[in-house]
Amino acid sequence: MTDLSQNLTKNAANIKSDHDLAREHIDNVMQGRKIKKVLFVNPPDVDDSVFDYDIAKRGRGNNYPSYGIGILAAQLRKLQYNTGIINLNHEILKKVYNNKTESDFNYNDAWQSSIIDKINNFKPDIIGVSCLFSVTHNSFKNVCSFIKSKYPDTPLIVGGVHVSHDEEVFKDLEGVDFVCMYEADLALPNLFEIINGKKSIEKIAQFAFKSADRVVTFKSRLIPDGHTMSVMPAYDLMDIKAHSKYGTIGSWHGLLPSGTVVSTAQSNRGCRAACTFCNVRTYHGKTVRHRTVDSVVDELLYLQNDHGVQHIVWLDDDLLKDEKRTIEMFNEMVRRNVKLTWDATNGVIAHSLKKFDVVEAAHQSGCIGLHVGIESGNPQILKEIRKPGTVDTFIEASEVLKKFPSINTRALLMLGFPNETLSMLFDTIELAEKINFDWSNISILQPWKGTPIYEDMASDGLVGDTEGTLKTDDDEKAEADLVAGYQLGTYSRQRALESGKIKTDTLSEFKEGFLHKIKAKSLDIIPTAKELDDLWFYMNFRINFSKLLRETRPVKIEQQYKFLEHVCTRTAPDNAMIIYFFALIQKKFKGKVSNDLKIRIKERVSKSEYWIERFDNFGLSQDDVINEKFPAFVKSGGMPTHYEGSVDRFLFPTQTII
Ligand code: B12
Ligand code: SF4
Repeated sequence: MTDLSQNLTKNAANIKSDHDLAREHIDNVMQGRKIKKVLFVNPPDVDDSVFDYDIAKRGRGNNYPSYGIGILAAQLRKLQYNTGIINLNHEILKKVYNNKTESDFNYNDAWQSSIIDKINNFKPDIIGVSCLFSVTHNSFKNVCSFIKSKYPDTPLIVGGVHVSHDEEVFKDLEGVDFVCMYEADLALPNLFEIINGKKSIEKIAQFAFKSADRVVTFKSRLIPDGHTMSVMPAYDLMDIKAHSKYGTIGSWHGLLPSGTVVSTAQSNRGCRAACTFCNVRTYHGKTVRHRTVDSVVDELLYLQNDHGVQHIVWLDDDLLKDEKRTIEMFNEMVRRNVKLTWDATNGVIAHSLKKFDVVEAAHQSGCIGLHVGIESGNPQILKEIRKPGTVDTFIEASEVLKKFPSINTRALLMLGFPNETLSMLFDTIELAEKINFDWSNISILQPWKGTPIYEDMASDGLVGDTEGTLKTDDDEKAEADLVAGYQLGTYSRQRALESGKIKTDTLSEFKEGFLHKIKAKSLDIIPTAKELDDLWFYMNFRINFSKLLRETRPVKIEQQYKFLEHVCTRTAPDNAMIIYFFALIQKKFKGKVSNDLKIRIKERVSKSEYWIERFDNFGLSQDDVINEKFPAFVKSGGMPTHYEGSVDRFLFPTQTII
């Protein structure tokens, strides 16, 4: 050996390996204690600045059972660990439900007292906090630092989608001792066995911690296969029956009879596709891993028979992957007497819907609602975002779905892709009109860290300061304090705009049509982030609402009645457009508009500049509701200011839907 190589070997021996650092860190945190009791915590969806008491009181806060930590508890029980779960989102909604007046309610006290009670009673050796969503970051951070401030000696570990993609998230958390990244079915028990001295530190995987000068990460993964995933969450720890009593699960609650007990289930993980705006591939890897059909059906029967569940929302990202297995699973549900109805709120891939047999088996096994991921009607955008489907695929799928009118179909559409022109956006509108799904959920692109589109947009300077938003000149920060960083749903920007929480520019272009808000000489312009809010409204009005004027099919009128009744009472009672169109559908379904709606439309439209302008721009009037006389169709929502091209693409469809 030369002198130089001898010196190098000596130095290397002095530098601690990451494994040594991990062992030291673990020993430091654990102080010789072993793990026997594990408490899992799900934080509230949002923090107190975004939480809305009225929404929660109306039962419209999302309240999904904590499926992921339920699975982890079940996996750990196999190794004789004692496990507990507390879902703080559920605890808050329960407290609001039982609370008399808003002034008696203190949000932070509500979750803090729940967690203190639970920890004091359960006395865990380690606490694991979950976080799936970046929009939950502030709430998650508050929960972690609160627990650590009260129980400084109890080790704290975090996991879930939000903490797995981005080191910055972990750096921003206080009091967190360990991170276990990605799917943790195998990695978390593995880590606990290492901590307890039953396995060597060399086996560590999916693990991170803060050393003195950096975040040390172990990236190798222990990916659970279908067999490992074939376990039932620890439902006995989860108060399953009460979740849909205090809040909402899935997108089809409106179509279910009041009081229906809803829960969730997952039959596979991963997705065959790799859409550039989606986290699923980076998180779950390239393949789809299936649970055994028997274990899924066992779980459904257990939920039905032991917890009184009546409706299931699938958590799968690609429920219909492997069509043969899917049909087998749906048939097995029928054969073994599963009486549940179900919906695919997370969306299914259109390609599988081209097959009549798949949709028929879904229908027979209780399917009442399907979201279908479409996103765009423009072939170039579809290619760029790597959507698994072409315009033809979506049209073919819609032809099959039309044969099953009892299934309520909804398209998932997006706008605001990088370099998406107005013309491309009109391709999406026109495709939606052609396939004529029952509703379209339209959202503005949200670039999340860990997705390919985020990386590209960040390097092109196209992302906003707040994660999930687009670059804009607006003062996003002020808005971010008012709402969670996403476009649709309970605490969304759109709800905040409607209710006046976020102020909009006021009236100027009366009688000129809504699209006058957009300035464009031609359809080749790329709308600004600010214009996307108005284009969202235009699309939503044109694709969803204006269609209701032309609807005549009884089965669809009944579905829309139930859906809009729910939205009008629970989700957005202050949305005048929804009051108007619920009144229209009520007239079609019941032959009469209720006095309550006549009073509400008057109150809402007369008092809000926002709604006065919008009604005027689309040629609607509150008198239509009051006099129970609605137009047969809306012809147009105007044209962009300075527009020089032909009028054709701005004309709404006018034919009756039969
Ligand atoms: C069901 C679902 C929902 C449900 C709610 C789910 C819930 N509260 O439980 C609904 C429909 C309401 C929803 C809403 C939203 N969702 Co969502 N949702 C999902 C979905 C499809 C499945 C989640 C799930 O239950 N998986 C099944 C279980 C088994 O997995 P898991 O929970 O991840 O748990 C495993 C690991 O994460 C880990 N783990 C979890 N917790 C912990 C804790 C510890 C201590 C450890 C060690 C490990 C660990 O181990 C578990 C077992 O392996 C995921 C996609 C996905 N496949 O993950 C998106 C996903 C989580 N949602 C996403 C988004 C963006 C949203 C919305 C913002 C969408 C919107 N625009 O409105 C909202 C935000 C909701 C809110 N907080 O207000 C993104 C999150 C990306 C991000 N960085 O934020 C995902 C990843 C999908 C995507 N498009 O990329 N969602
Ligand atoms: S099809 Fe859905 S789940 Fe699959 S990659 Fe695309 S957006 Fe994600």
